[in-house]
Amino acid sequence: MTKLLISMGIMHDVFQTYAKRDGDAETLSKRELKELLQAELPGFLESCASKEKENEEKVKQLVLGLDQDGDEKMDFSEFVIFITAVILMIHGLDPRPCQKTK
Ligand SMILES: [Ca+2]
Ligand SMILES: [Ca+2]
Repeated sequence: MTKLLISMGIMHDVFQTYAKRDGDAETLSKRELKELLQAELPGFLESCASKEKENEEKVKQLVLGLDQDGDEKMDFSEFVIFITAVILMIHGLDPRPCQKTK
């Protein structure tokens, strides 16, 4: 198995580990997404308890921004888009779609 295939499998495993916590393994609720971010992407959310409200809002905005089907949850395809954006930011690339110039 190649490193890329292994990486994709791990990404799906991580998604399912958190997504199944509420019994619906197909989507991440805001709570599950927050737990995933805190454990798997340390530093993405504030770690101190006093920032809990800011973290809730950050997760809410993140879900709303990526929620293509409007169910207020993050399915695997929406999660992949999020991870792609994080990868692009880590590599110093702008994750927003290219602006067409006339
Ligand atoms: Ca779930
Ligand atoms: Ca959704």
